[in-house]
Amino acid sequence: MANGESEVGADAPAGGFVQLLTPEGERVDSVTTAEGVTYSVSFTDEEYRELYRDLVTVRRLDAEATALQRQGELGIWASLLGQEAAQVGSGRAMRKQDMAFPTYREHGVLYTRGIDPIMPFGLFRGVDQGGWDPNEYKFNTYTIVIGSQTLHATGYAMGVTMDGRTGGPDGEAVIAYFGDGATSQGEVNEAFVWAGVFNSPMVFFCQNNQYAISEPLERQTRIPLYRRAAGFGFPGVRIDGNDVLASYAVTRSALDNARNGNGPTLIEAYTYRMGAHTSSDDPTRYRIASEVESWKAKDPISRFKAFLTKQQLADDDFFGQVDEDARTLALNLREQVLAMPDPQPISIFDNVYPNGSPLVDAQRKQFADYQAAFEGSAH
Ligand SMILES: Cc1ncc(C[n+]2csc(CCOP(=O)(O)OP(=O)(O)O)c2C)c(N)n1
Ligand SMILES: [Mg+2]
Repeated sequence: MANGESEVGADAPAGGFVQLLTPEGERVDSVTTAEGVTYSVSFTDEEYRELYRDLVTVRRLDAEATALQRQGELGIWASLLGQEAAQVGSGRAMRKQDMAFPTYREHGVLYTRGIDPIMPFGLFRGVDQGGWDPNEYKFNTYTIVIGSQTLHATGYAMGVTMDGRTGGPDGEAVIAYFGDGATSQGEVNEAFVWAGVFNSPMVFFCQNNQYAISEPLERQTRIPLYRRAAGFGFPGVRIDGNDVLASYAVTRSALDNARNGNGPTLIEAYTYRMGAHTSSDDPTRYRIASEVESWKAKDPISRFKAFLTKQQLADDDFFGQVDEDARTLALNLREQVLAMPDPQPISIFDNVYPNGSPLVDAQRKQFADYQAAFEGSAH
């Protein structure tokens, strides 16, 4: 219970969630769950300000990418709008040696790993595979095949144990990101089984943004997603996914448990996808405006700004400077995107197999002939 009161915030779904910062920007000192686990955070003033900077920066990068897609410079974009706190909090909770397995939406986590934020722009333009080295940054490549990365992560985590790289503060833990919709995939349930029975150093971080494209949460599950973990024999915790402090506290605790041999945790970050599923989607066809409006009041950045202001940790000069720095970074990214080459459709046949394949080679030739005929007919 928070400060002797309920862990259930006024805006919490039935069953409650861990919240350390209310939508109004009020700090909750600590939260103790029904299982008796207490969560809290302790940051310096500077660390609080840096978290705010992260949140604003990743939202600004995302807005720039959305604009670039609309202007025909990116083929598609999967926006993180609304999910900044879930991503920045959990990303910053990782220790340097921890390994992450993302989906296609984790631009905020990517940023916290120290990867140049231009990388996903090249991927979504279609000119490369992302470009970062997963081993160097301990952040795997983006994964589009829903849920598959949870098995990759679990296999990797089993390897960490077999190699003896767990235990102590320098031990390694693994975090797999996935969405609410992914919980209906066989792979995710198989990953839960394997990670559970092998007591793997895993954190399953589910961003429940309420939709799998147009499918709402009530078509995904009859019980809250975090409660699924009980059936696999490990703890499940629901957090306010729009609260960067709760995301940090619970993820840090779960990763440390994992690295110390205490097995996996499922974290359900209860949040909302404020934008479209991707730039190819029109959410007005399946959800009503008042729902989106109600989530605006729970915005992860405005609550953090309200907190910093109330606590006199930051002033208007600081907020203005953060906005200006984010804008400069975004404009720099724009210039880099405009300087990128056009995507070459024929390149989709590259990198399918390391040593090629007769079938793919035949398909490449067929496509090249088609392109040549197409280009010929245009003249
Ligand atoms: C195996 C598989 N099936 C279907 C798709 C098509 N698809 C792309 S995103 C998506 C919905 C995913 O929803 P969720 O897991 O909630 O993640 P979100 O996009 O909301 O972050 C689907 C069905 C896919 N990429 N892979
Ligand atoms: Mg979803």
